Amino acid sequence: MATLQARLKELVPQWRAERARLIKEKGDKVLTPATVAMAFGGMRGIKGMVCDTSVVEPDKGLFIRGHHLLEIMDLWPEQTFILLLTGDIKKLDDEMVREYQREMDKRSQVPQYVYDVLESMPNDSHPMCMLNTAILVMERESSFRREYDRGISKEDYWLPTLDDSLNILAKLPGIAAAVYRLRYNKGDYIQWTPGLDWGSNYANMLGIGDPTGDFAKLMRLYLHFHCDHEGGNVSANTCHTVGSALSDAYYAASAGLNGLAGPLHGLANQECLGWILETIEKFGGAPSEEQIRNYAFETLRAGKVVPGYGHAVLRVTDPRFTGFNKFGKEHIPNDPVFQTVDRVFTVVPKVLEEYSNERVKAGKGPIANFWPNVDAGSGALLYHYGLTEFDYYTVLFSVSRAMGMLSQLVWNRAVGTAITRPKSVSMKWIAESAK
Ligand code: NMX
Ligand code: MLT
Repeated sequence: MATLQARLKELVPQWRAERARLIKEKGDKVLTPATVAMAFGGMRGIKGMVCDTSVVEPDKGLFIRGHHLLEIMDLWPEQTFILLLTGDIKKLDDEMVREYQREMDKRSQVPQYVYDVLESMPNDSHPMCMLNTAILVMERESSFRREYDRGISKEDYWLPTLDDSLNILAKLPGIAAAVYRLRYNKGDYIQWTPGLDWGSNYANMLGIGDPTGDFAKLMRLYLHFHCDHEGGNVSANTCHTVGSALSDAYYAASAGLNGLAGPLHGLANQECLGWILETIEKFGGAPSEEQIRNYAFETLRAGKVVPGYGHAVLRVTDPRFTGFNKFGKEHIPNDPVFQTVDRVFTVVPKVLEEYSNERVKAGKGPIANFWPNVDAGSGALLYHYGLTEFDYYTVLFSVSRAMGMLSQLVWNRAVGTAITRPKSVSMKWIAESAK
């Protein structure tokens, strides 16, 4: 990784100098007050950590290193990872990208013991449990742990962390594809093809027929879109917290992705397609707007969430949803599942607004955002191309999210972010002492 490493060796001293300057000049400035409601409310809105790889603006969505997602829709995941790490957009034929691809080729071989562990798991294990177990079991490969045990200097922590990250990223498509083929009885594993890009390799190893090449195109888009969503989301934040204890990248990535496996986070993509298919089954075909409205209210009145809608930070339609919708309109405009997703988009925000008003009248808090998030539309596209096992979808999200979590980990190691340790207070303390 001569080129990427050389670029980081230029950047790391600059990041460190900027960190030192900001602490010196602005160390006592207040970012946000933390109220009692925020402490009970998942720390929502508390600005309490630093992340340079990407920023989510409530009214605009995701910016990766300052570039709005919809302006860099065409990046391939290799370019995405380099952008996350360095802030540079490299052309596909740039030496850094080519070298990164060669590095993926070199490191892609999944160790036999990973297959052995996967094969010994109960056959009703969730694909996310299988993926995260596989990452964890590879911890013995960690360069960081080896170097740490040898007494490496703090200044150099980021180097073996980068090495671990590249190793994980190179093996993830093969592991994730093995989970798919094993879990759904698809036959033998398909091996990595040297010279093929990361997204196409993953598509190919899944073994989904792709005569037009559009599935590989979708996979590249999917892996690009889910890569990162600043530092506070559950997966990134968990990876960061675990990594802040100097647990290595295998521990940290597996932990972060365990968070992604929750239905309020990445598992929403499986829930979402499930919900769409339920409406189709219930109404015997693509449902009308009225039928969707009724079913959405039925879901809400049963005390459940409408998956794929709402967000902790966003207050507009997620640009990732917009991008997937664009892909769908261009490639599969007549697909009934895609059409249903599109129809749900015209109905559900109004339903959530109405329901939110009802909640407020009943003395509850409002729903903060009525608009679709990343998970609302992606499943319909995967389903169209033959990836119909929707409890697998969060694994795809994971392969992509690993790029963001790991680039954040490298960055944090490079600038020397402290171990995470916010202060908690008791209810008694709040009752007696909060002013
Ligand atoms: N359907 C029903 N109720 C909702 C929804 C929704 N889609 N979104 C928010 N609410 C409720 C929420 O459950 C909460 O209720 P209560 O006070 O009774 O617990 C209330 O509205 C206030 O929540 P918000 O402040 O709007 O949202 P919060 O920031 O707490 O949570 C999500 C954000 C994303 C967890 C929430 O919108 C949600 O559960 N959405 C559905 C699940 C989903 O799509 N998750 C994927 C997010 C993206 N990702 O990939 O991670
Ligand atoms: C994500 O991509 O991590 C989700 O949109 C959730 C979030 O940002 O909180």
